[in-house]
Amino acid sequence: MAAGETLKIVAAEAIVCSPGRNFVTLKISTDQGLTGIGDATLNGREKAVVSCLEDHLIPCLIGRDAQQIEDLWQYFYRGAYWRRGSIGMTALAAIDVALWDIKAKAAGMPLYQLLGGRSRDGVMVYGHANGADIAETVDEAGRYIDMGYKAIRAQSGVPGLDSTYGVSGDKLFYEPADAGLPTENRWSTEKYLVFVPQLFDALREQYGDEHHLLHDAHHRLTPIEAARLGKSLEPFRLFWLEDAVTAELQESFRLIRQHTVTPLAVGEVFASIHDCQQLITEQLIDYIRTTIVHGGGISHLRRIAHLAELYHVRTGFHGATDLSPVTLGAAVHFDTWVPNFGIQEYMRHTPETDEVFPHDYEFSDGYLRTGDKPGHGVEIDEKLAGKYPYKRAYLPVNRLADGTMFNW
Ligand code: KDG
Ligand code: MG
Repeated sequence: MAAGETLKIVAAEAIVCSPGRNFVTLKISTDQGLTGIGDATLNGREKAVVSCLEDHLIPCLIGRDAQQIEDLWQYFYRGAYWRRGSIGMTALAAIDVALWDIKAKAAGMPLYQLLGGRSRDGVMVYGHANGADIAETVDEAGRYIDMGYKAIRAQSGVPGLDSTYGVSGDKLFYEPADAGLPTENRWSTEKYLVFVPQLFDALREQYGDEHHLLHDAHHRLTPIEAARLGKSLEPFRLFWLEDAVTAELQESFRLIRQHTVTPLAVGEVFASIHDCQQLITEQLIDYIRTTIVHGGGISHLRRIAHLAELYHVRTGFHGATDLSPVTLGAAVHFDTWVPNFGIQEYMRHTPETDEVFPHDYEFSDGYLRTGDKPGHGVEIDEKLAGKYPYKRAYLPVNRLADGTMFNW
């Protein structure tokens, strides 16, 4: 298309499908036949994002110039009045990513080129080893090592607890949204804190120092408990300890930092730069986990990454199965470009999901690599998607032994 020409948005639709789990995908079409897609999946609140898009945002999108990504971002962010919530920021992210997809296709470039070009050959990822006990988790970590992973997150069942976050039946394709109404788990921080160092001791004992090891505490500790865990894990040299504490109170990370040199990662549930501003500028964390789909898209994640770079904080994007291949594809482009890249989570999607979302990123030898197709390289097979209707599904909830409601 000629310079200065407009690229008018003529249609936008939210496509909901469930090839093993629910995904919401926004497709934007333009008058020149170019289309782009963005992920709008928010686990357990999928329909709320669909409504936000269909009832509130899409009507304002029709007729606008798809090339004006920044202005449209500001229009929907500043124009919302009630802004920065997860539902709104996920809907905005879907629009933003679809527009970047269109812009890159119009330019005939893979997205990473449009962002500023390649900063690395491949994107180091971490996989999820988990087991019912230490022996099974150690074996599973071996499986990831055999698949070529350089970095492995390890989660294990805790003796005395019936279920623990991150431990799944199907080891390769973990899905936490496991029921039509929330499953109730029981939790004991005391049991967990005694157990976790034993797990990492066993992993280092078995595999030595060659691989990066990671762990997710999944928001279950107080700052002083997190400090204790970080300290007790120091001999095992973790790449990071994730989500040790719910980060609503950003300054609470000061206390953890005072006590431990275990690197800290946080932010998969954040929706904007304001959720991590203090964590970054006070250097209270080492990795920021907020990713494209839940953090307002590429346009907003670029701001977070640039702020983080100033403070020696690196990216470590969330990449669980409940982020669709569209988010993963866009993330791999972003990771290929962003100067302060740290690591990318890579939880494999099922073959059914991969079939619905054909993509050109590939895993080999511990790295994900983008293809060179124009755009972010992920499509949706709408006909196939139509065969997998939405199924209500929730993440579990968590209670303490005495029944007190707790964080999952
Ligand atoms: O929907 C919740 C999951 O995305 C989350 O539990 C996964 O903590 C997670 C992780 O680190 O992948
Ligand atoms: Mg996590």
